[in-house]
Amino acid sequence: MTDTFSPPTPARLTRESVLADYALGWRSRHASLIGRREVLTGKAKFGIFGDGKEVAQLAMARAFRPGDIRSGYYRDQTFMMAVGALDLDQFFAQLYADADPDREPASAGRQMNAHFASRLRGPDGAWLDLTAAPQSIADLSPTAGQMPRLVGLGLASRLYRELPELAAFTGFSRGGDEIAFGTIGNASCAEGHFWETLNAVGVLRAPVLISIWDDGYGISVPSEFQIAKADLSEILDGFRRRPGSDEGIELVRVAGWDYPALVDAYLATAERVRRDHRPAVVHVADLTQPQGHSTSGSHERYKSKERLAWEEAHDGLRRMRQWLLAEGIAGESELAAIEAEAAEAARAAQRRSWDAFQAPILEEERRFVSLASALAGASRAGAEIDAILAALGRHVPMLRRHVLAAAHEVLIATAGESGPARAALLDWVRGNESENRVRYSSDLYAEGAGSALAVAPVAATWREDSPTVNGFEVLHACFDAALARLPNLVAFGEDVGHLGDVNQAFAGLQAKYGALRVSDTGIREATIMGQAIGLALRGLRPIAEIQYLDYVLYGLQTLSDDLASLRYRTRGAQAAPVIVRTRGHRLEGIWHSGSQMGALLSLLRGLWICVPRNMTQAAGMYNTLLAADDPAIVIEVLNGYRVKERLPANIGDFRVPLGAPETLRAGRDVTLVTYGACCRIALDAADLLARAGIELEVIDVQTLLPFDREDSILASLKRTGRLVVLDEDVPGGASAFILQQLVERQGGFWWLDAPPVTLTAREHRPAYGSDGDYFSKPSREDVVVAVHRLLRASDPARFPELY
Ligand SMILES: Cc1ncc(C[n+]2csc(CCOP(=O)(O)OP(=O)(O)O)c2C)c(N)n1
Repeated sequence: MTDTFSPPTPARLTRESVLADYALGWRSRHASLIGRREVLTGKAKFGIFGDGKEVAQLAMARAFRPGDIRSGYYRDQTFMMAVGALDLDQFFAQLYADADPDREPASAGRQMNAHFASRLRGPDGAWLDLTAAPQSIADLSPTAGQMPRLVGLGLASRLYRELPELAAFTGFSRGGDEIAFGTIGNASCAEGHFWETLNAVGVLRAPVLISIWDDGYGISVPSEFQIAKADLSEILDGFRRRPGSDEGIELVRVAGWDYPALVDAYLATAERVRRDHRPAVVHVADLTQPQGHSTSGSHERYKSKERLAWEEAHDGLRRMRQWLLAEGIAGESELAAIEAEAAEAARAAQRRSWDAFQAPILEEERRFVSLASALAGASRAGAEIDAILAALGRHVPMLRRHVLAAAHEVLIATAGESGPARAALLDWVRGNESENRVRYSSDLYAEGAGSALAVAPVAATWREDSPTVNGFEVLHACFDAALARLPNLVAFGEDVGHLGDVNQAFAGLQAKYGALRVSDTGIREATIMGQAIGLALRGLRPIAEIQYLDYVLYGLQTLSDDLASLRYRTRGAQAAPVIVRTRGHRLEGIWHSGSQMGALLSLLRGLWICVPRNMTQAAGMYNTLLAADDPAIVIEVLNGYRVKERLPANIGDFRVPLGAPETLRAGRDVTLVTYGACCRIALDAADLLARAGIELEVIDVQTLLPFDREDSILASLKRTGRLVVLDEDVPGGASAFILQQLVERQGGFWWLDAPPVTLTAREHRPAYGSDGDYFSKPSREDVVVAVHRLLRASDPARFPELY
């Protein structure tokens, strides 16, 4: 820890711009102080602020150019203001959870405060010019969750600089000159995501500049319990790029209160990152957190008096003030005036934002009160309604939920009454609920032109001489055509580049399209997902491979928290059309035959989940997804790559619609619904059942999300009255989801003549070996027994005992 300023004032600093920084720093500080008060007085729910980090962020902002991209966390308000991507009104609007996207453009009230995002898409979902403004990818609360996508955000600059076929993508890059700036707290550097990201950007030589905001704590836990040797710079040293070497990461350490040194460090480091396309880490040490971690606690409980005194003495803004005076840049009275103006600007913004937040809700309340008062006059529950309205009026802040809850109370109080006043209130409630469905539930998937559901299906065609090939060759032809068709398509994963993936669907395509478009990655599933997300956020179309479905778990946090929620949590301002390619269901053993579809169904709403039964269907789904703007995961059948299929003549053009089940075999007795590798088992069972005179209808859902968009399976249930769901997930996994869709959502319940049956794998992971598989997963014989038992229960005469 040093205690003196680095003396030189960078030549690039003008007096005017330094004082503007100082003013902005204090505006931001006052926003934090007022923000905390707003939470503690109950006007906002939770607050987390960037106080103590102002000076470092003012310096970082000086190095940030339009088109650069930030992937950071909740401490960065000063930076966001300094690059012009956030104003004080928006800061408070988000604190209040204002759901108006004009006032709170980052998330329209969906994210807690200090979770920043710029708008990458227009209202119609079309890309804006990303090079024209500073960009910020939507923040996440999970610590270090912002790291994996940095890999792709940075790598994109390399692709734009080095791939001539991308020269026309001028709305995304100016010759690959953009830097991806990451920010992370010191304690979050204990997460694996941080180290995996550093390693990946080191290997990939991605122009990424990561700042570590080091205040010595993670909430209450000091560095000694977070980081080996309690010193990030020291343990990062192995990554350091050595003099004369081209490898590794540039490391810079600078004190967080030393404004001129910070400006120097950022300007010089960023220049090298931008020019040379090499990553760097700026470890900003000795930072403070004047108000403690968040509004949920107080730091006096865990920081010593000495530490608190040290923080007071090393507050960045106060130290900047001393520097301004010592250097003669400004005098006492000028600085005092700047500070007073900053406080007033923050106060005024807070008042404006509060009024703007409350105005439309108070208007809704007024409308409701007038409808309810009219009803009170005509109702025998008049006194009760008056009491409900009086209670409603006492809420501060007034929230939509208070108004709607009161409306429901009034409707309950007047149950059984009729008349125009009640009808008007009911109408208002319905309208209000549908507005709030848009306000709080829109934009999980692309809506409109970019939706994968809007892609028109194109049937596969075969010529007489279409060859019969191995399944992987169908995929190979599909990917070859796609790489030729789409210059921004890139594919990567473990063994995808040189080898062409472990099942050869990319064999030879690296040689054909180059090592930047078809590439190998390290064994790092979380950052393979992040690589894909970052690339897709910068206009590329990634197909990112996870070698086996079982290993999606390593990348699942990133897929679920970041990718799946991205469009939703920005209300459509950001989206990343990533295609995750993997293979699963059926092969061998505990970690190569998983089918944890229930988990994926729960965690990946926001992605489409495609489960093709063969490689032709898979190819058609890839073609559909590549024509759309939605993220998706495609799970190929692991043991299907050498099964023979006929190669469609229009391999690059046919498109399998999502959410459209296919009947693989018609039958009048029982409807069996399944997907993926279980289709083969169901068809084999149907053959065997036919020998006993039983007709099984076999339906392949093809995609689990979306699920049977036109309720076509219901038509089958209406005919058979009996349902078996066949699934190789555990009991209560994907089969429970399918039942919910069929029995509840589609109303299949009303057409069933017998209880529905689910046939699943056992609760344990599948044992190794073919016998292990047979006794762990549902088999042909299991299907036969279950279907027969189902029929015999209702008609023992027609279905004699089999066993
Ligand atoms: C994965 C995860 N674990 C725990 C938390 C709860 N949490 C929020 S912030 C935080 C401390 C982060 O400390 P640091 O990285 O130093 O950043 P700072 O808040 O100090 O700037 C913790 C434990 C979380 N948000 N995400």
